[in-house]
Amino acid sequence: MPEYGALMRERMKRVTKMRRRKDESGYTLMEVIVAVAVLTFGLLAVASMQVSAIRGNSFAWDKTEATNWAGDRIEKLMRSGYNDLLSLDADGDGTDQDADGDGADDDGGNFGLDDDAADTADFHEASPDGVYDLYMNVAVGHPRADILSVRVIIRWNDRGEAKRFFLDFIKSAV
Ligand SMILES: [Ca+2]
Ligand SMILES: [Ca+2]
Ligand SMILES: [Ca+2]
Repeated sequence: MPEYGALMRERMKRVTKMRRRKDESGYTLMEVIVAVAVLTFGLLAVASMQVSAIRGNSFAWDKTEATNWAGDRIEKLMRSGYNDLLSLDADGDGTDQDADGDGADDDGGNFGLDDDAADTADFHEASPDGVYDLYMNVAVGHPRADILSVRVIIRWNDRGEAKRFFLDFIKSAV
């Protein structure tokens, strides 16, 4: 029996030794470095994903705002009657510009439809938040007599980049 007791003691000693060795080893420095690196890369990836998501959202928001505001204005203009629009070619560069009747502006100015500055466009309005500029030009008798063309141009700045889009519609006298 004493032999058995000694055997048990020896066994317990060995188990304790093994446990201690396991505790001591824990994580190696290399394992910690790799874990930190993986975590860092993971966090960086998530952060960059969030930044691009925020950027995407801000661009989408800009576009939606511009479209809503411009759509509202364009709708209003399209509801205007032929005679109301007729008088809007204030600077006259959209009226009687095609004496030879070939459908093209005789002096190459495209009936003033492309004018997108406050001093050259027939009409200019800034959005209430000052972010968007709307310009409108009217070409009378274009593309045909008794029909007028309207071009609405929206301009805005998207993080320093100039953006522009335009929409054309025609209005018939009858
Ligand atoms: Ca004009
Ligand atoms: Ca012409
Ligand atoms: Ca003009």
